[in-house]
Amino acid sequence: MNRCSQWTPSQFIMDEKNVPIRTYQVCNVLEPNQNNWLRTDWIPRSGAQRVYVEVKFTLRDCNSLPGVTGTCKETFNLYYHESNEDRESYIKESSFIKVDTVAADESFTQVDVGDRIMKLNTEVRDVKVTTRKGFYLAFQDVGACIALVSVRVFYKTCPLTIRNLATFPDTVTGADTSSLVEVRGSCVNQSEEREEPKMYCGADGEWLVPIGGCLCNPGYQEKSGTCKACSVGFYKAKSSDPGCSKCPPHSHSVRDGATVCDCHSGFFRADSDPPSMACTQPPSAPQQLISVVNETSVVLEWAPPRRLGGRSDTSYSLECLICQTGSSGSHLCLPCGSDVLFSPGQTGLKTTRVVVSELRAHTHYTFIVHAHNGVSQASGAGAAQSVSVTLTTNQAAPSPVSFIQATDVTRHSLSLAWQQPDRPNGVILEYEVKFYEKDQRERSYRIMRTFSRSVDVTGLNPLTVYVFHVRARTAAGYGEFSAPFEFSTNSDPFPLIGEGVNSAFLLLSISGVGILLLISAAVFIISRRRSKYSKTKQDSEEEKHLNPGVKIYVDPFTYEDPDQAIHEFAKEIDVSSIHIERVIGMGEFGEVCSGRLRVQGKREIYVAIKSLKAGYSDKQRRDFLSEASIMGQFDHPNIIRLEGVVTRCKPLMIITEYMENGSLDAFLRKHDGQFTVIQLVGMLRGIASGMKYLSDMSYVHRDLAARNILVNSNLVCKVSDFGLSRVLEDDPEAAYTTRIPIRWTAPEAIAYRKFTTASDVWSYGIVMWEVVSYGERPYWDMNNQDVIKAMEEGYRLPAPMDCPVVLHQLMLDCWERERAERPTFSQILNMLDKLIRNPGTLRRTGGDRPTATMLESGVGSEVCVSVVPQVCMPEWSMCVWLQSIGLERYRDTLAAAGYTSLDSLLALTHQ
Ligand code: ACK
Repeated sequence: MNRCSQWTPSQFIMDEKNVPIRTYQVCNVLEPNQNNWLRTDWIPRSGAQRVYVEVKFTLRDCNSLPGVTGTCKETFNLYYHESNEDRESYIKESSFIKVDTVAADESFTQVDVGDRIMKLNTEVRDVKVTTRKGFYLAFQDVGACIALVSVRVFYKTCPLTIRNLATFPDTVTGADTSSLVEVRGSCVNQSEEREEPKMYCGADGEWLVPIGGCLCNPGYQEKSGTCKACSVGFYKAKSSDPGCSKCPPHSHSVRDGATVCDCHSGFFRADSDPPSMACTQPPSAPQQLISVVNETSVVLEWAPPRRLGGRSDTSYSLECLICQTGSSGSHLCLPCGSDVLFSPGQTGLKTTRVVVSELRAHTHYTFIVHAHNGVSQASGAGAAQSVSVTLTTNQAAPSPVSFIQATDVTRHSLSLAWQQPDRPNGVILEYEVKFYEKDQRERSYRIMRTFSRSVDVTGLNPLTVYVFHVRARTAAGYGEFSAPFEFSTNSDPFPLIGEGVNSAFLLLSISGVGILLLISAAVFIISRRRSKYSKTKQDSEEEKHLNPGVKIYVDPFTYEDPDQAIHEFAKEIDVSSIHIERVIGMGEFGEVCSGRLRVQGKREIYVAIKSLKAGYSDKQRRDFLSEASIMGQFDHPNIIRLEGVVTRCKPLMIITEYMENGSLDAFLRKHDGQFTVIQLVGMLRGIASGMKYLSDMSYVHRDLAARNILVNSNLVCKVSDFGLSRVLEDDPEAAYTTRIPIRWTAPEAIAYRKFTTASDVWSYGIVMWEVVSYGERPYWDMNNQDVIKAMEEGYRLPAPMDCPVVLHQLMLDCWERERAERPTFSQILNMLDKLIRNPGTLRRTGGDRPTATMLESGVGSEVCVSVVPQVCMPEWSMCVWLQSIGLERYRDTLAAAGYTSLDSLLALTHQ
């Protein structure tokens, strides 16, 4: 240190532990107007943006100094000066900026320096240093008796760490106490990004809000923050798999880091088999194939293979061969034609029974049944997995003629022609034609026989519709008649050119399409009715089962006329009884003023007056007044009270009770660190009590946040802001999606507008955090997208500084992902009451201290900064409690009414 003016280096003296130390001292307490400066050497900043200065010193109590007048001081001043110059010999006093005036916690009175054991004071101050390469510190004495024992200067970093398999480097904290430094992590070796890894370095050297992360590559698994190769006999196929797995049966891996295990010889894996599946084999042959011939059909049946190869995807296919014995006795087999029918199919069969029909009569066939599974192809398996049968079909009559054509139609005749049946099943010996007048049905018909595939039909009546059927005969007998074909004779003696039309078929087709359309329309209408019905049912099922004894909030928008709602729930106030005094802020619809209200027969009270600015639309008027219609339904000490409304003259006004301390967030920021924990819990209790009342009335607030809580002069907190505009955003298509207060809102309400009392409980947890951190912004300066992502990944706000563990646990309970798991407001209220009754439970705080990096040390040894708990409640009495919430003036009144203990006070009702 540089020595200036009256500061002198001392001889060795003893510290608390009796260790000899040297100090810089000054003690000009008898002379007035002291101004003694002691300056450090230049201290390099080394990238730090905020440095901490820990000063250890002793200070002499002025009263203990004999003969000292008013000149003696008990403080000194700490200054800094930023500079790029590491050897400034002279710096003007005015170049230094004051950090703080430092006072001692303990001063000493003893005079006997010889044996004295000093009591050291340790004070820490932090300074933002961002403009130069380094800085100087200076200590200004203004007339105290001080010995500076050590000065330690350090800055904080978030230490190198690995989170979610991403490495985050040692990071210097930001310049401001609330700034977060966003750091991108890099994936550790043998890992890949799952989602961009990110974390924030907080001002106190702690990492916050890990988002995203990496996954070990295939063949590697996580072990203590690194990716290690799977060992022999193990594998990992996908990076998203949780870890290495043992090779499945009949497979092995011979090297570290396998992504898949190879099959043992004779075992196979199908392309679609997952790597986790055992290697398998093709099936053995089907068993016990039997055939039953019925004329030109065959039923084939078999039993499944003896060995399925470890799989369950056995299927069968059929091969059909027509076999002929040549003149030389040789056997020639050819594939059956495509006209053979297989039911249910020829390939990909899952059943063990097939009916083969449309075979040729009296023909030799060979059927081969193959068994397959997923690895048949990979294994190259062939005939080994099949079984065959050879058979001969029976004699069979020909199949029906499928098409008849009429030509040369005259008044009395026509010519018919047809095709040979698809399956003649032998040599056709003859065709038989049967026909009759359509009107006669089959009561009388005529038969004609022919060897050819045509016939001239004569002797018909003119302009008459005839029905014709044709059938064929072989040695096995007649086949079935064809379907009916209708043709009409005409009025002309000469044939008309044209083909016959199966008119019945046409008629059926047209009417069929019509009927189909009718049916579809009916089905559509019925299904619409059904879905509407089920929706109504669902709606009614979702309706609350309301308890008849409990007062329920009425949505003012259920009134057709909004003025009816407002006059049902709010009192009209004569504008002449309102005296506006000053503007206190801006609301959503216009100015908010404070003033006085004098209603006849009542004493004058302070009120807040919200007014609706001129030029409003109908909708704005309705939304503005809806808040009063809602507020007017409530009557609770922790809900802002509506005094009345002015609707009969302009501007429209809403008059509420006046809350002297304004909104809670601003109030807490203004009084940072000034309340005891019990006072904070008292505020939270009030809010919980108001919210319990609202939830009992089935009212969901949707925007519970410290900014919407008002505080009066007695520190009583009241829930406010019942604006309806946000409630109208239920429609997921609404344009207002951006108006959801993301940081305060439960995930299900953000994702799909599920606003319930449970989502209000989530917001209450955030309010708890705001209160305990004295109005800090939840999730600091993170953006909304990151907040949503972090929530999804399970991140929750950490405990604020000095937050009792029980309170943080209660916050975490409010932030349960499953809304059914969150506590109710009634449970929260009980919990807070218990804490207030047993303040000892509030003493335990998280207490992890941040890491500190030394920059340059002065003299003496290092001492860690200790944090003194804000409340120490050795005893808990009614008197202490009233004192802590600033209501001690009511002590006597309460005592006179018989309320002498906290328990009796807790039993006190609103009435
Ligand atoms: O934080 P504040 O002072 O508290 O600023 C806002 C402003 O009006 C706009 O809402 C204040 N305010 C609203 N209602 C009341 C009230 N009943 N009593 C006192 N201040 C109020 C609020």
